Amino acid sequence: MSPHAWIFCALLCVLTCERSRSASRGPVQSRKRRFVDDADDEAPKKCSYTFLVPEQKITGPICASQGLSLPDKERVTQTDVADVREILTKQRREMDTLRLIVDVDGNMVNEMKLLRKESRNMNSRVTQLYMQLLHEIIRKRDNSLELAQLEGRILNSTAEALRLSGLYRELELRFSALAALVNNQSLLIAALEDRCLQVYGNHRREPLPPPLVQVVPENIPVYVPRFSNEIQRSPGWPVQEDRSPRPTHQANVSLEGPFRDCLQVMQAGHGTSGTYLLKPDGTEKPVEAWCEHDVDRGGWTLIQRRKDGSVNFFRNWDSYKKGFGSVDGEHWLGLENIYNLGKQEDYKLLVELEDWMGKKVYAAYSSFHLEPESQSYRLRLGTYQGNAGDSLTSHNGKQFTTLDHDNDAFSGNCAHFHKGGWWYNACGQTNLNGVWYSGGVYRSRFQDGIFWADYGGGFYSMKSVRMMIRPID
Ligand SMILES: [Ca+2]
Repeated sequence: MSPHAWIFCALLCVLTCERSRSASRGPVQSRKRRFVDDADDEAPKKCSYTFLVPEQKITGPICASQGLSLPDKERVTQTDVADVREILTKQRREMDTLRLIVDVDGNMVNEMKLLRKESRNMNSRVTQLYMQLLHEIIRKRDNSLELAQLEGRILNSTAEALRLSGLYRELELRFSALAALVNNQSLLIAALEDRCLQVYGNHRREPLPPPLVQVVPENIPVYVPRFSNEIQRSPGWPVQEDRSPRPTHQANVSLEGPFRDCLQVMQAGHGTSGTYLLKPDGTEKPVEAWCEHDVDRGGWTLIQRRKDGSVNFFRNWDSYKKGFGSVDGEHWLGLENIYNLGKQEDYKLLVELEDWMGKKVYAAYSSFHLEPESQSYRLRLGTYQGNAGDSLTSHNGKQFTTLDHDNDAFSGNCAHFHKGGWWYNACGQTNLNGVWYSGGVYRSRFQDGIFWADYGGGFYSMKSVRMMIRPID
């Protein structure tokens, strides 16, 4: 036998003996070992092995530990188990950590989903707001364009208004110059006529005309003057017969009354302007009069109206005393009627003038009444207020003059030159009973139009005139 075979046999013997000892220590080992042990208990305690070991020639010294080193390395030791357990524990911890992370990530995913949803909502909302903003911008831009167009129109209109205003002022200046020229020409013509009479006169002394009004008024009616050599008189002048004492009863006269004046008419509930029967205190016969309720709170009694030249005002004393004309047209209420009205209580006077451009101005006097016929119906006026200019105050305290009753301060008869009855001085700044001339500025030898010197001068005849009275408030 080789040395190696001897060594292997020795090791087997050692192992066999070891197994015998461990079997004798009791059933503490594994079940397989017990099963073997049980089998051994039944069999004889002696083990027998037969090994066939190839011969190996030992050439060097024998190392006892050389054959056992490989099985020790492959054996799983407790240290290895502990290491594995430690690794396992570590991996479990990592797994727990990873689970936590996964849970956290899940929450984050949910939050992310919610945030995305909110983001989508916000986006749609922002888009909606953007569209609204765009719409507003477009609308404002359109408005701005319209505003700019309006501003342009306003600017154009303003420029046009300024241009027209300039033209208007220029026309006013031209009219003023022409009115002054007409005045001067009329004066010159009158002087030349007088001179002719003196030089080539036939020794027949003509009555001297009254001095002409030479007022170039501050207030000029807005009208381009129309010159004419024709005196336009009322139809039928001067042969029209008096229609006195009064015109026939009008169809539209109120059947109620009579009233003491038009204020009482209005207070009785008749608020419509028109013809009413009046019977001033102390009089016997009622008289028709026009009640004007559309001016200054109403209750005004018209005493005179001019509007179309349809009535001749060149009349005698009796006619002016009783009144004439149509109550709903041109008329004179009558000096006696005016006197009877005025003595009832305190009245005020309103004179309304309209020029040929339709502009209306007025002159109001704080009190008004006439003295009786024995005083030739002397005029009594209060203080002036208005925008027509005060042309009537110079007639205050003057008696009434007609063609056949000369009560004026002039050497001749003012009614003769001015062609109408009036409270003349010598002769005065106004006569509203003159000739109704069409067109405003007129040319005449005398100032015989319906003139109000402070509004238009002596050679501007008004288009329409109204004189009315009302009790003082
Ligand atoms: Ca006289």
